[in-house]
Amino acid sequence: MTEIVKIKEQIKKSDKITIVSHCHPDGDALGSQIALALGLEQLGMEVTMINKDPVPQTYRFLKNWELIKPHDENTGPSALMIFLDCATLDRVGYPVENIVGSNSVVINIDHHISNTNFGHLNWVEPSAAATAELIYDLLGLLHVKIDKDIATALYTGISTDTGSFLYENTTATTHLVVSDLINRGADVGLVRLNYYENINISKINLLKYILNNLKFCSDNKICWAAIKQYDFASSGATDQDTEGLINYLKNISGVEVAIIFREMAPEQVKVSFRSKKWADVNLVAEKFGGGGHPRASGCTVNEDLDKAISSVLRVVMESVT
Ligand SMILES: [Mn+2]
Repeated sequence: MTEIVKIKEQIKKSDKITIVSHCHPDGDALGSQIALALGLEQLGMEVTMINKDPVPQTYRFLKNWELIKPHDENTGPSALMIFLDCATLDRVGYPVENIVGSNSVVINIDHHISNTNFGHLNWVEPSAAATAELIYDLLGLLHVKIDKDIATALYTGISTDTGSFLYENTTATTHLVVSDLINRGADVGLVRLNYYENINISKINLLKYILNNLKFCSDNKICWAAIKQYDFASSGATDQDTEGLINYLKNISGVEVAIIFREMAPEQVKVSFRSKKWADVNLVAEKFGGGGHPRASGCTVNEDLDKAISSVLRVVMESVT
């Protein structure tokens, strides 16, 4: 039996299921979670959706977004826990023992190449553009009717994880899946108006700061910017607002690797990486305990900002020579 069939069998045996997505959720985490929950509810199952962080404003058009809640200490773990779009169990942001019971069966569905196969059942498909692409297959296998709300949620996941069908992870399969989703009523306009054409002013202020403070090295093959705590405060932006800004750096001609450093606390620096054609930024992030995909990855460095910048740049510079 293939892993997806085992997962289907396990789901069909269950009546209470908890679905967890990664903290600071993006469109793929939320779209996959909501689509799977709607599908399982259609099959008569009782579903709980957990996320440590609030659903960002730009995703609050998704059906049932308000049912995604932080873990409730008073609710025991479900017998079946499904983790979506999480490369590691840590990505949920909770200590594992707080949310997973000792008897819980853990299903791990993801598309990050760095996935640690932490589940009892692991369906990890790095060639998939988004976890939402995998959920589309799973719902098909479960004979769930993909209605307008499910289609919109899956479309959101795929559209946002592919940079609107531009990134290298976009395949013919991606377009076939999305074609089917649109046929089933996915509301493309709703996604466009709420996500792409709904950027708040503080994010634009942060973008202005970043563009004014770009740094280049390695013959301009590397472009980077650092956001200090002070810059967050003065722009009024939050860490959520950094989502997507790195693409402005990557899109510059001649740049192969783009990096954004975010100072979250005095000795805690989050680093995001993107590469354009050939540099493997998953390998770079892994050197600092992070990971992701060859063209998009991230890590956290527990050093002060200047030190973090120099240790990361040293590794990236090696990777582009
Ligand atoms: Mn994803």
